[in-house]
Amino acid sequence: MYLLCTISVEKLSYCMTASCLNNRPAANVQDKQCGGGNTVEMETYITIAIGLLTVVLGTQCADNTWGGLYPRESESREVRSLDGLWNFRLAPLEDPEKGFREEWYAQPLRKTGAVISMPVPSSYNDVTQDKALRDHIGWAWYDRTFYVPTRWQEDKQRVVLRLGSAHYNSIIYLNGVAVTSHEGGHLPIMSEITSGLVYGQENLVTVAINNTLTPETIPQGSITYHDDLTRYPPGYFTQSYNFDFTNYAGLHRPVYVYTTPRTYIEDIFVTTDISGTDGIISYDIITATTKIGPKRLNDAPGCSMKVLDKDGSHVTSAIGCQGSIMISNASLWWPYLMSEDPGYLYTLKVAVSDTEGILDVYPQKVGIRTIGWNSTTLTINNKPVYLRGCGKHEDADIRGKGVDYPLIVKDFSLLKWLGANSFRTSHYPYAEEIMDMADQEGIMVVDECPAIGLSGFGETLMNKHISVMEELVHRDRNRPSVIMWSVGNEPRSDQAAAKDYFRLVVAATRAADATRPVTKVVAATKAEDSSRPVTCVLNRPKYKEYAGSSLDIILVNRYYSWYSDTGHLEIIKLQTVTEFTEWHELHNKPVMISEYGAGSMPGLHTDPAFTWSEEYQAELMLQNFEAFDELRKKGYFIGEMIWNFADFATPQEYNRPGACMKGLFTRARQPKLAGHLMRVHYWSLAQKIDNVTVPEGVGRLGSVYNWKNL
Ligand code: GCB
Repeated sequence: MYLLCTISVEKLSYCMTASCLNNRPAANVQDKQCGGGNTVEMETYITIAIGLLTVVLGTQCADNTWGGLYPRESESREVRSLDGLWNFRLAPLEDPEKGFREEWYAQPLRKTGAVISMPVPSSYNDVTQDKALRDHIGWAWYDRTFYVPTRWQEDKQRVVLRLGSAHYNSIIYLNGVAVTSHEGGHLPIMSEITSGLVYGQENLVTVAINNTLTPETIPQGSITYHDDLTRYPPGYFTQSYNFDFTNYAGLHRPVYVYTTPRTYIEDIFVTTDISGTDGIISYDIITATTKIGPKRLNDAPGCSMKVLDKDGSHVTSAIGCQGSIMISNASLWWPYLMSEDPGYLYTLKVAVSDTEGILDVYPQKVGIRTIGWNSTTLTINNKPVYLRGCGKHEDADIRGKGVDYPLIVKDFSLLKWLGANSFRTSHYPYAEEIMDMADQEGIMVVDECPAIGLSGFGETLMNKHISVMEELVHRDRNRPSVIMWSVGNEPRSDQAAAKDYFRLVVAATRAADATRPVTKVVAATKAEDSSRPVTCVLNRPKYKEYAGSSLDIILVNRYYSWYSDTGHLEIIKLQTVTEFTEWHELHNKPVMISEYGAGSMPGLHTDPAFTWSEEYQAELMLQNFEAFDELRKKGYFIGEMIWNFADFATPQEYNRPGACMKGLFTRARQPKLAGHLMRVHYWSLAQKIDNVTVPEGVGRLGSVYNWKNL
């Protein structure tokens, strides 16, 4: 756990981009931590931060690996959105540390130079016509002003600033003072700002954000300095990374200021179990009192809670900060199409009180369900599940990876239209607003961290990887939709160092998902006490692969007849059946295909099917479906996820037209032939496996599939 310490003025020396470009010394990145600093020798090609910067931190020690409970209004809490148009400026490529040297955070950005308006949440890359903004590498600066009422001060409220994410490294300032910093682009950042605010007057929040990826960031990337002055201008550098999606940057998720009382509910951890028709909710509530200002507490706080059903009616109550509640005849959380009422959520209205009465209240959603697994099967509520899903991306035009409510609703609507019951958060944790929808709609999620295409497997990387998994588990552990953790996608796990590396990362993930003092009711017999299976999406040859032995469930990506034997659709069935049979035999664990597919240009038609046509994509799917049907009969093949839900943006390259075209839907979310085909396939599976009635209209658009299945 990294803690930002009580220091008045701390110099963090970061070397990055252009200043390192020109003289390129081996530079140090110093991470000031509570309990000792950590110095990383940087290779010349590495770039992390930029320039020499002075960070003035506040007076408290902030845990910057825990983004706090999602800001929700309650009887005791107020939430204010800081979304909207912020002021924005890029640091110059050739002088990346300029903003720190000139202290752009000390006054409104518009006073230190030109600014443009930048929407939050959104990626900054695609919102203008400016190529420099689209392709920027290094620091970018955001700021805006806001007011908080004097009432908050009079009422002795604790005030918190929370950013859903900031990609990738960020430093956050309030009224010119750095209040926290965060590494990692996909998880929340929070800072208590009670004492740094001016009440009833204008406050300034500034965020410096850096999208540079290095061999020791997660995900990894590298900067290449092009030295040949006959071919490149002086100081020329480019960034590359081991993944195909655009490394969008910016404030991608909502920014909030919210209040809690000075004694407040800091954290809630729930697990659930079922016993006959009863549901059991085990809970652990952590209370805290801010160190700032007078304490109101007379005694140690006590906890109590009410359980409300989906309609808000009172079901039962309980007292105590730890314990279990039994709900007779509970409505269970079921995945979509496995129940008439999928995604059933209770609300736990948690309260913390002292002798004078209730201090703080937080509404925590809870879905009652169990997850089980053995060597062949994954179960929800003791019923085997077959995952019918998609790999996805947070991606859309203009906004890039910015949270967009219409897009969220559209995507869930399309998943349900397909008859899908699951997706993977490929290849990073998705916004909490998306995860809320998954909980509520009953869509199962394989929750993945940003470790894509990892190689190297050194200790520094591993510690960071573990820290990201802990952050992710901490954020999402109460979510019923999360049925599996994925510690990464396609690591270079044929490197021998991967063995210990993944053993330790997986063990840390299991431990993070199990830290609870209450009587364990869930998965008490599972190794290392995890309540969910842990996986990693593999793609190396199975007999020379070192991560699989540490996993609970084997997920494998295979692109037969696309990246191998291109054009030879007829080999898919044989190769796929052989491949997954062998993975199961090797590890004696459930297996599933987590990616397969082909690119198609919408509107390109060929008969017979030819690569890049819509027909080729559809024919490739049909061949895969036949293989999956055969594998399913073997009893250990637990799911299929196509790559990808929708076309998504990629960097400029010669083998892709600006996007990965493997979507069932276009980037604008219109179905390709593949989308219509998948709809028939998934509904047909839902009918066979979950006994659902196929809705009117499925397959209406022609005999793209084997109708006798319906
Ligand atoms: C993969 C990756 C995914 C890519 C996909 C492709 O194996 O996991 O991120 O987009 O291949 O289309 O190449």
